[in-house]
Amino acid sequence: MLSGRTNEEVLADPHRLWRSEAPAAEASVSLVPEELPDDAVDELESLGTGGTWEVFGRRLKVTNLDKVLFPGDPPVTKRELLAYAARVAPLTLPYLENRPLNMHRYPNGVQARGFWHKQRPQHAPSWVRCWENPDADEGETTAYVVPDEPAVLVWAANFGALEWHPWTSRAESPHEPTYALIDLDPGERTTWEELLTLTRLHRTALDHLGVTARAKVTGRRGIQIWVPVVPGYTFEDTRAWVAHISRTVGKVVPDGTPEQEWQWCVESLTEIHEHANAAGVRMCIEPLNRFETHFVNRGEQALALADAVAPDVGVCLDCFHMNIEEVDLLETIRAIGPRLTDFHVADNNRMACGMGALDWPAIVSTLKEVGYDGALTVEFVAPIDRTPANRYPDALETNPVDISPEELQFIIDHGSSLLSEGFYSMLVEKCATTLLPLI
Ligand SMILES: [Mn+2]
Repeated sequence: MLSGRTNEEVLADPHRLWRSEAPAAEASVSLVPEELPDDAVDELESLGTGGTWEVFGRRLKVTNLDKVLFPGDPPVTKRELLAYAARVAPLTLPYLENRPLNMHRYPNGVQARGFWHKQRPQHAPSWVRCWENPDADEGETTAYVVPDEPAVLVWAANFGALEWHPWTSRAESPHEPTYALIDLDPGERTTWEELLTLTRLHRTALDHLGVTARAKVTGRRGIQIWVPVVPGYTFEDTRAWVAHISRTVGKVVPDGTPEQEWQWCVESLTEIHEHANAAGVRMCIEPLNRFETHFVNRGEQALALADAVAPDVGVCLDCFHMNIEEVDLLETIRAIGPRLTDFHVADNNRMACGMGALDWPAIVSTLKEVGYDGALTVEFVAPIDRTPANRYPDALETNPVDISPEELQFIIDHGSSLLSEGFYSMLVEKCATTLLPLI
């Protein structure tokens, strides 16, 4: 027992690995990071306010060693920071190795404002590895520091980089993150307990998916969840995946109590109202059906919210949503009365007006009765039939369409898809022939 440990202990946490494919002299590989020898710290102690420090086999020019970087009792000097950086560098390196490094510098200590520094400085020693970003646009960082030995981190500390932020991708494949990051960044009103609830829900979701994930606290009050990613995914892929997970989790738990939600909404809308008024734009609130929001589903709720913001805020009604949520669509129009600012039309099945069960003559005459003379905004969202019972076999567009992925997702999320020109024109015409004679 050379190490003083039992065979079981060694097996559970080996310090060396035997590589049988390597020649005998090189077969034994250390798995324990190279530690900083104590005499290196003694040497740093013996330097004056600056000098050359030999650390991890490199000769490093160190400066302003007595400068206080962290005020307090006792204060922490740059000399102590460098000793600390050298102690943690071997342990930290595996997480930073081969990754371009964004440095957050505080050369005058943490009491002054820090700033980002990404460009590898010209004066860096030649052994501080440089990676040139082939995709850098004009004005962007062209060359990054890549830490691939412990001395580089000590150099960074001497450069005032108190925070080391490695990229989540490696220099050899900068477009492929090796981690996806779920950033739970609480607003000012979110309590720590609420943030923990949200974090635990993410844990449940990630467990459910069989995905390895680890949480860490961020600098102030946030939590990040890191998920290792196999090669082959882009940042766009991981961002979309993270957004999907977080949206799903967010649906499980309301963001606040009903009273908080109402207060947040009134405050935000009051701010929007000020901007809208300044720009000469009339603001109105549209209730949506329960499958799209849990918050404002009916006309009287929208009116109460509008009243809480300002008397000149209007209400927008939508026949499709009203058909799902209201007791009586015509009574709702009357209840909103002069506050009605916009009116969205589609039939009860969200097809064109006249292709469902709504009573359009009654709707239009009630609008006249309350003195509404604004627009009838056509907002049909044709459902897509994928069964043999499909009545509109030519409904879908088969040619390529110039549309952003976000717009397409919006349409799909609303139960529709890209419609053919012929089908769409038919729907518009149907709305016109149903409504125009009534107006
Ligand atoms: Mn609408």
